Amino acid sequence: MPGATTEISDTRGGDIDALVIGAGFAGLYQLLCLRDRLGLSVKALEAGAGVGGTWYWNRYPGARCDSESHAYCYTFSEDMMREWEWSERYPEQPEIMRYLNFVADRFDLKRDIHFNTRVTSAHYDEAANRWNVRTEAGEHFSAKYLITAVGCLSTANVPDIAGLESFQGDWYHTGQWPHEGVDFTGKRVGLVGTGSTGIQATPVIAATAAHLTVFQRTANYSVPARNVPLTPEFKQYVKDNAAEIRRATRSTPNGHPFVNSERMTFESSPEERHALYEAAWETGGLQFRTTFQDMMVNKAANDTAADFIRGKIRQIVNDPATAQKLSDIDHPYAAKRPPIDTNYFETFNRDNVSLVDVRAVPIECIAPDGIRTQDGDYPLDIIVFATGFDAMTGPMLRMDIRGRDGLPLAKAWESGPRNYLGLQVAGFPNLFTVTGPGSPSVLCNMPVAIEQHAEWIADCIAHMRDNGIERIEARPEAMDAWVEQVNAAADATLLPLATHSWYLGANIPGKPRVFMPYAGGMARYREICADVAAKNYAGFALSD
Ligand code: N01
Repeated sequence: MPGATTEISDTRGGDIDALVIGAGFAGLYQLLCLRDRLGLSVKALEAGAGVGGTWYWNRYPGARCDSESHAYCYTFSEDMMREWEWSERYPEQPEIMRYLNFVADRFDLKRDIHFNTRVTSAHYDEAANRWNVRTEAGEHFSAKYLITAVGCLSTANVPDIAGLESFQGDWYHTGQWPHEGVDFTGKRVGLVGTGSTGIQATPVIAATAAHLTVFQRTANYSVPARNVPLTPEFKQYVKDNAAEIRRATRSTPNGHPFVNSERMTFESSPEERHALYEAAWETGGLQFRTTFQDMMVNKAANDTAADFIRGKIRQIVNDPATAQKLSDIDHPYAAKRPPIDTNYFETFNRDNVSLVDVRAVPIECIAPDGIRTQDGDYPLDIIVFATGFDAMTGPMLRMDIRGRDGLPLAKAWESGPRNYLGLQVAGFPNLFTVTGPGSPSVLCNMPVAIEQHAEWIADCIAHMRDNGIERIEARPEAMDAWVEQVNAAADATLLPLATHSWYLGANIPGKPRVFMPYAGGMARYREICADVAAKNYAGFALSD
């Protein structure tokens, strides 16, 4: 009954110890850690009808992971690493969904997940030391521990463009893609946005649409993914080397199993550099970033990579005016999350594809029959918004989370996210935020960051239980010091130079400009978190 309040108790009759919000990579593993390793009573609440998180929602054409499949998976069970076999170098969205369902079934996780359950509020009751959580359907859950595993990129950003409601065709955001798919055959399609998503979707949409118009606000770098089916030999290598792959992903700054070069850019001659970039371009993928050690900290070094990619764009794209628009990139390479692609730039050589530079000629409005820019109308049947997300803070702030004395998280974060280790916020006892802002999260291969957080949180709760501790909460001074470290880590890199990046919240009008992820590297971050735990959770207040 809409609006009715249902008290949900644990199926085993006791209180729920922990609630996990989300059933993607993070929520599934957090549920497993707390339920099966600690023996707690745990429920996960998931807005979708199935597991998968970001992969449940992002079903747009061409959706594929940019991490390589053998490292885009859980590593907590070597047996499971051997049981599962990926088919391609980069897994496609349906295959990742199959994988996550395989994991959920293998560990019988679904019985403790409430699907179609969107959390609308989570309020801390200090007297009871419990979190009261309410859902859109009016259900009420209560638990001692609340863990958000809501993903960093799960709040779709549909731009506020005048006239959208008047559009007579169909429009979609890539992050809320219809499960039945969209047929572009014979349609005039407009795609807005040239981030990783738009760059993946463009060639696939162009293959069937009558015409595709790409509306580009910021030109972007992209390196070929070079996706291929995995050979039987490579599949065997993965099975035989599960432990080594796990070790490698835990030792690198980005959680990828690539060996980071120790070469400095200007130790090589221009010819040697060019040859190394050529080789990296041929290898393809995110490891282009690792060609030189100083690529992300030295602007002059980065310029050499940026110029190489601009040159490639101009070589690939036949029409000089289009090539100019695509290669006129205003930020250092990889200062925004670097896309990888399959025939993105080549797609602009097709007769049925055109590019509109909406920075030079902004979109004025959406008319009933298409997009109107300052220099003309583009009649369209379908508009695809590949316009990204209210990243990192958006998913948490859209829930009404309130801590001690009713303090709203939105108030605590009104000048930008502040927390300790990306895990806890002062004033919000027993609330843990998996891959929260202030942690490496989106700068890391996500499953690696997720496993580290889920395990740290489970170890922390075990410590509390074993020592009769009822509450854990970040100390304000530890939080202040951590925010400084996060800022210093970002400032030591070129990342803040992409002033319109979603890492800074710049894609959302009115959002505070704060560099959100921790850029000091996953391996370093893991050490910091372990050290804090070893020092009896230094920086946290623990109380009976
Ligand atoms: O979103 P984005 P995304 N008018 O924010 C443009 C991950 N991901 O969905 O740069 C016109 O990067 C905007 O322009 P600008 C990955 O971490 C992972 O592509 O703000 N244009 C930009 O071009 C990635 O970084 C995989 O000027 C507008 C684009 O829309 C993250 O998701 C695959 C506009 C948005 O780019 C987000 O990527 C795909 C407007 N009003 C994505 N508003 C994997 O492989 C926005 N734009 C795991």
